[in-house]
Amino acid sequence: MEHTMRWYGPDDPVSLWDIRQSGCTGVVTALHQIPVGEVWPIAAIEERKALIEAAGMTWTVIESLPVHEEIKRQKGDYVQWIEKYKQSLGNVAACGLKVVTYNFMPILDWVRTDIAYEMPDKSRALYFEKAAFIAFDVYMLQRPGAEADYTPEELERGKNRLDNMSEAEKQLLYKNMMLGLPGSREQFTTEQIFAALDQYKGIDRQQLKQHLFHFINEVAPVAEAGGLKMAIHPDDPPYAVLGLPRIMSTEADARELLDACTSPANGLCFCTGSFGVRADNDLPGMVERLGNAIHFLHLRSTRRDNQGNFYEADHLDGDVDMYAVVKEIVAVQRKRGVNIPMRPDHGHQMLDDLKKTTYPGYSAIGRLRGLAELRGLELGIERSLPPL
Ligand code: DNO
Repeated sequence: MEHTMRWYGPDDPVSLWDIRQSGCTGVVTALHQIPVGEVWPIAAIEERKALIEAAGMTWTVIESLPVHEEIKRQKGDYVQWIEKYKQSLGNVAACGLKVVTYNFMPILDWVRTDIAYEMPDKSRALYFEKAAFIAFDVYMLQRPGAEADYTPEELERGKNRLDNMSEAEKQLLYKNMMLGLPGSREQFTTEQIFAALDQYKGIDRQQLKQHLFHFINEVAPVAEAGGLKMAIHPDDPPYAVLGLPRIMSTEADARELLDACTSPANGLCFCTGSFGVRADNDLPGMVERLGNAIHFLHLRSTRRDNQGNFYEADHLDGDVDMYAVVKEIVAVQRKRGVNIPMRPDHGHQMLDDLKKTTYPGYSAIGRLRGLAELRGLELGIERSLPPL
């Protein structure tokens, strides 16, 4: 695997040299300053690329080139947004970039109820607590029709959770839920969320899938011509959230996308943390079967319970059988003759980082620990196989 870390750009408290010292040769970043949908100019791409190269690394993967909401809804100016997306693809290809990550999750990206969940060793993790989520959705946000999405027992647990929350806890939950897109540090207002939810009325899974297939069939030829690989990130968590359809949650979803557009530029960002939240996703099997289309890897593990809660575990702990996953990755790489870029996804806030403010999930030391463990695992697997 090619070892990389995500960098949020010049304002990231984690520096490029921190990333280099972690043992990375590649950087994963995006031009977060450009509003979603607008064209990425060549000069800005070159400037970012030069910063990374000055620290002795390469800009290996773009994460993300975000898809405008109107493309996901096929409303308004979506034709023009797709044209702009193509222009951005042309520009990043002209600058020599190779992999473009995107997602097709409506409105929200990843969702957690707690971004500083204390682990037994006093490090902090990202946590999704179902009862807290229901407390937010049904009783705080009071989304119309929300009750219908939960069982009576779940609703009761959500109500109890709410009743036992202090005012400060309620405020913090609200804030966590309203966090804007990763890298933006902005928050949605309640009005904005309601307005956005309203715009998805009448768009179900099937419809959203058709919009995704249309989008990828439009942009894949441009990506292919420029030598780029598109890598869709799965839904996190991998099921409907706030009544919004999610369409990249299972192996069947991934397969359907690959079948809908057979360009070699159409591929996946395989995120074990996202897919791994569902017990019915067989991760090693998915790597084996989808391997030809995997252009980027996010390695991370979660621990789930039978009430729908999950926290982000240490990279080699949790429900993901990381040994089996990496073994399959090594096999795929050998078969394809490639070195797939990988980043240790998220990490616990620990040691000195407990005193710092960093992007949730993206403090340096927890990711360094994850990367170190994953590299060791990979080396052990490689060395146990006959040399190529
Ligand atoms: C979370 C990330 C996601 C990912 C996007 C890709 O930490 O893995 O936010 O970057 O979904 O478009």
